[in-house]
Amino acid sequence: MAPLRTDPNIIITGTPGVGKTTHCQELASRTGLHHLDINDVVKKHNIGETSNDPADPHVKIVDEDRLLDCIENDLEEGGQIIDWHGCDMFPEKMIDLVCVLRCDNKLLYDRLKARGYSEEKLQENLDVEIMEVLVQEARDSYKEEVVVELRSEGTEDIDANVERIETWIQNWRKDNGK
Ligand code: DAT
Repeated sequence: MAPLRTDPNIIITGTPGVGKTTHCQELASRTGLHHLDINDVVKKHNIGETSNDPADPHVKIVDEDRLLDCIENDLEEGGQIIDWHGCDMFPEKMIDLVCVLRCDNKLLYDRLKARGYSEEKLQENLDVEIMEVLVQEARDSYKEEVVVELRSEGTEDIDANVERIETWIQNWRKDNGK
């Protein structure tokens, strides 16, 4: 049965620094869909813990039940571009596409270094990318045809990815009679 939502919900996930926020902002401005930054939701509703490291203000631990309560209406409405370094907490039936951004480790190192990450934190995140933790999480949580891996190394990749996702959104609308 086709979902009631008039626009799809899309997760943009991947290791920190891989380009999630950059992609989400560009996609939101091009499609009019909503950039749902989970870091912002967690901070706004005070439902998680942020690290003490000023170079890494990202949320570390989230109360997932409360988070889902906070975004349930948004997901039901549809048209959400979810920006989060994980994907397994979102209900499968609410998600139409999962994009896992990938990046060469040397580039990722430079991006995280520029953010001021400590060597330890850098290594932690590079390990996550090398071991394909987020790709595996996506594959374990969603049907094969819902998950796509996209390279995010240069600005030309952002343009190509955004264009591809935009086309996918148009097709989703047609297929779902919107
Ligand atoms: P994330 O939200 O995954 O942590 P981001 O969007 O904040 O990542 O990007 C981190 C930095 O890297 C930021 O300065 C933009 C840059 N960047 C990301 N993806 C890129 C790409 N494909 N080409 C060039 N720069 C990119």
